[in-house]
Amino acid sequence: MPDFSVYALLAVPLATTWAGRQSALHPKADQASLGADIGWVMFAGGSGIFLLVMVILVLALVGPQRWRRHLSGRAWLIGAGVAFPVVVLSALLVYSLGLAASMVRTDAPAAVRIEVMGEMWWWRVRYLDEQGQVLFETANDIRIPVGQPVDLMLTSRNVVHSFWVPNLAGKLDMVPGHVNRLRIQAREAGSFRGQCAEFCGAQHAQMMFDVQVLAPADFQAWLQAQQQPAQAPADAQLRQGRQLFTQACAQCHTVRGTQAAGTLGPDLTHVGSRLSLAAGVLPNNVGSLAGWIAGSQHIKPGNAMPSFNQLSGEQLRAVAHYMESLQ
Ligand code: HEC
Ligand SMILES: [Cu+2]
Repeated sequence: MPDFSVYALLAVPLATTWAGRQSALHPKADQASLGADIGWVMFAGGSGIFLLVMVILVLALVGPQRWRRHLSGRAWLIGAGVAFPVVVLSALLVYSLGLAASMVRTDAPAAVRIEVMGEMWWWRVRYLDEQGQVLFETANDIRIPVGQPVDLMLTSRNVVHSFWVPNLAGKLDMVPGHVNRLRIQAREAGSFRGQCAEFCGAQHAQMMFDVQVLAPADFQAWLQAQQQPAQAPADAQLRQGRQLFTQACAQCHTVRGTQAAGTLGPDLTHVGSRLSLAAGVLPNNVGSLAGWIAGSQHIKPGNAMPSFNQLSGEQLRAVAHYMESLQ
């Protein structure tokens, strides 16, 4: 029986491209449209020239005697072999450099400023106020208002990562000790997926994130909600969950409004409101929360969170439900 699983694997990137949630061919912001335009012009130009060369090749190999003699002349050699590529490649270079320069040109000040820090292997996200002070911290979950200029201040504290949301902008490196600014102005609301685009270690391929482009009113509501401290536990199970969390998890995780103030891992104050878990690896629900807590090293080997496989079923349920309740 032949193994077809490799075809299934190949279908995954194709399917996600068709879905358009992570695709440079479906630009949803001006910055991404510039990149797509460059891509299409290069593709059309390259295809045209390829066809032309093939026609000339066929003529030179099996064409009429008259053509073959003609093509071996000096004029073709210099004209098509030297002058043509120099002119065409120079024109494409000037065109693409010009467009690339207009990507970083920013006339209007940003309406929203977000600091994104590449971690191994997740994204630390901090929303800033006008003075550059941190309003709140979250992880792997970026939300921006539609139609407004947003600045992403990209950096890293460990290795080089690369921030890439194909629908919204080109790639930009995240370099330790340096801040790269990426301007995005989304044209329509929607939910998109980003991916680390620079090899950064074992779980590089498991370093995704979600970007949701919201109507301005929805964005403001989300911004307000994220600044609130965590919800207090409403029943005995959630109280047990919070207590376990304070004992076992607080040295790495912050939950604002509780004693948990660790900074090694993601801020979990509103973890229940995120689309996905562990940098886009799992959908966010109580089952995958429990799975992650008990088996994080199985799901993402080598990441900085140990598997908590010694918890009893009851304890695991309590802490997973507590996480889910942090909306
Ligand atoms: C030694 C530090 C450490 C401890 C202890 C720890 N975590 Fe984590 N946790 C992390 C790191 C680092 C990540 C990010 C992993 C990744 O995606 O690469 C993480 C991720 C998570 C996530 C996913 C967050 C998101 O935004 O996707 C949850 C939920 C979580 N931890 C819950 C817990 C719970 C519950 C406990 C205690 C039972 C715990 N953690 C203990 C370091 C820790
Ligand atoms: Cu990375």
